[in-house]
Amino acid sequence: MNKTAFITGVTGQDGAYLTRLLLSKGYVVHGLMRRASQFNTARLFELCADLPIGERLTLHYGDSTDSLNISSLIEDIRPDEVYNLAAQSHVSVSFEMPLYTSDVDALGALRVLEAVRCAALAQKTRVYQASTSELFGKVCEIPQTETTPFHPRSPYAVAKLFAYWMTINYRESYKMFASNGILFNHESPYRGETFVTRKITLAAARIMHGLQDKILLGNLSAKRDWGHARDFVEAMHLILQQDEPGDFIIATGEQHSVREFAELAFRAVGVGVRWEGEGVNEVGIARVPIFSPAGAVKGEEERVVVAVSPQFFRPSEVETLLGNPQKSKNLLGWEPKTSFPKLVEEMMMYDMRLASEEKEKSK
Ligand code: NAP
Ligand code: G4F
Repeated sequence: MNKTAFITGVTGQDGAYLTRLLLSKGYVVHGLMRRASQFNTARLFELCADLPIGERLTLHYGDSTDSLNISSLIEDIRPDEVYNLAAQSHVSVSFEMPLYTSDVDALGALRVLEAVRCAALAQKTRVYQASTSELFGKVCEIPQTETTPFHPRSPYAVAKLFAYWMTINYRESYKMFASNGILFNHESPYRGETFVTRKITLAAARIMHGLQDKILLGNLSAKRDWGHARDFVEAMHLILQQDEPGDFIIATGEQHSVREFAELAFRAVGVGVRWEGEGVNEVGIARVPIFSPAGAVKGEEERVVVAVSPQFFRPSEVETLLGNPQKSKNLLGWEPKTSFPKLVEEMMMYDMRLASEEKEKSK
């Protein structure tokens, strides 16, 4: 019998990669997607284009804020595994929408757990909760492990802390197989355009095609432990295949600054960046092509391609995140496959193609 999985947040970056992984393992997949005025399934269908989505993938309209909807779906589907990925996942936006973020990210997780319990599925259905390295926030130790104390620094992280503990509470109270994956940042060509990595690769590609002047960023010195989403969803699946539930850090064990990410993005297309100035006056300068009004390359010039704008600073920042994935390596046998330079290169090549298509269309 094929296993059945229910994925909330199926249209997101991780939802798309996880759907691909589970379909390729023979699962029947049900996904929760929000109704939007335009299709929001582009990355899901692009990533799963070569898989039997017609036969084994069913999408349901729904929302993490709608208890009845979540409960009735779980009762009908009776999944073997639930992956709760749905979230208002943008840290910066969470400062502007703290109540909504809490409803989706904190209570949304509780709605899933409670729906499983109320449908008498507590002993059948395994639940994966998308926890986050943002829980560590103002970090108490470096690198962070499963025992590092938390100090969340945003409404997003505080909401995710509630979800983290609810997951443990349902495990302890009802003997549910409910596990947290504490995932450090993971990226891909399918990353949302307003997260810093994708913002950089999209902008760098557009600059190289004469479609954009420069990138405006916030804190260039912030450091993250960046891995590839394709590798990280494998860990989500492994977490639910263990004999016992638990909480697992998924990370690469390597960190880089936003500044380094920008350097590497330009380097992937043969362009060096040098930095001048400090704080809000810091700029990245590079030798980039100049184009004629008809769009042909007519030479090169050295100019500012990265500048700092305080509009992208956060009320409270997470300056540094670095995970120690030893427990996952030992128990799950999981290790990241994609190096940091390969990740940046893959994202950059994808966005160079998008920029090239955009330029063709604008002719
Ligand atoms: P993402 O690309 O932003 O995807 C989030 C998904 O949640 C989307 O499908 C989105 O739908 C859906 N969603 C948002 N609000 C919803 C609501 N009210 N009801 C139902 N669905 C809703 O995020 P991601 O990068 O794939 O991350 C997946 C999960 O892992 C999130 O919970 C995130 O917080 C967590 N996480 C991510 C990272 C990371 O580095 N990527 C690290 C640690 C933890 P639309 O497509 O309609 O917007
Ligand atoms: O790409 P970011 O927005 O990701 P952030 O805040 O680390 O959150 C992501 O990873 C978490 C896991 O640790 C997830 F839980 C969460 O859902 C999300 O996927 O920002 C990364 C860093 C921050 O320090 C930010 O201040 O980049 C800095 N940054 C500098 N300039 C910027 C910008 N971030 C964004 N989004 N946009 C900028 O212009």
